[in-house]
Amino acid sequence: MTSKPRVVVLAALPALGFDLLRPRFDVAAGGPRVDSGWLRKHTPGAAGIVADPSIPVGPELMDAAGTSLKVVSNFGVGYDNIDIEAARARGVRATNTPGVLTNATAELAVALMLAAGRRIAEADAMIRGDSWSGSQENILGRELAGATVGLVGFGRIAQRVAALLAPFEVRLLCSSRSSGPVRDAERLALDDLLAESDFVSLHVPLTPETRHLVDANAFAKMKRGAILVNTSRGAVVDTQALIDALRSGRLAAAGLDVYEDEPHVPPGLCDLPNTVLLPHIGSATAATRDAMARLCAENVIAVIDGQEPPAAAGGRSRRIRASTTAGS
Ligand code: 8YV
Repeated sequence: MTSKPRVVVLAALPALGFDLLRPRFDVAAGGPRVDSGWLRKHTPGAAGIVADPSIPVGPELMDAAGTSLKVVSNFGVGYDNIDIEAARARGVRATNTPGVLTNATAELAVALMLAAGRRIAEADAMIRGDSWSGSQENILGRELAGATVGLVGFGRIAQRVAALLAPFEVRLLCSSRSSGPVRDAERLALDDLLAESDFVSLHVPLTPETRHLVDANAFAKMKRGAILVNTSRGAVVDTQALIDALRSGRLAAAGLDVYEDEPHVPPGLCDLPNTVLLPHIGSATAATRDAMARLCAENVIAVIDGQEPPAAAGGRSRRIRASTTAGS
């Protein structure tokens, strides 16, 4: 009797993902916070690893699985947690879940623009803390209408943000590495975008080039009183420089869904009233998480079956359509 290939799940994979994996594989469900003892027990001999983007997948973990390892399937978009060179050297495919979370993340970016601009968290805390005097003078915010919004990066999620912002009557700027034509936004060099934007929203993947892209120098170029929104990766921003910019008034507010060292959020950010802080919920809608689970499992199944996966690093996969409706 041949035993089923083992798949180790290091992510909060929804039930739909397990339903697709379990009939074919021996699934070890550890979740994103397993300890080294659990990994030592379950990883050797695995054919697949399903990883949360917060889990670093380097040579050590791949070698712990051994030569049976065929696929590392990220439950999320991008590969900043995976050592792609190490995977390539070992003949391991790296896959991810683009497209299906575009709308959910874009909606959250717009929600953070509105929440930071209108000081929603502060206003809510005022009511809960029983400190509303009856006036609104100390909680005046700013509207999106008439504002200049700069999107840093102009991939799927930023383009969806641009579409969602159309009725808000903003002036839309973008900066993008690719030289192709952009629709719905005016393309500027990053420094000019920072200098002109009232709201700056980050939509770049985390790479060595984008780590701390927004640092003290970048904040110095921004308009006094601008608002920063980050739904991409925490390390795109230098956190200490952000705290300094918020304290000095260089920035009026920040809306953040991602942090440099998740799940740790520095007290310096929590202590500031002008931050809206979310626990990395960009893709966290039931429909989107199910769509991610399906794509993540399909990637594993395809690679272990010797087929081309729907969404792999290296550009050989079929293109994933960016959905405008979660799960579609
Ligand atoms: C995580 C994300 O996948 O998709 C991404 O890139 O950052 C998130 O959607 C999700 O939080 C699971 O941990």
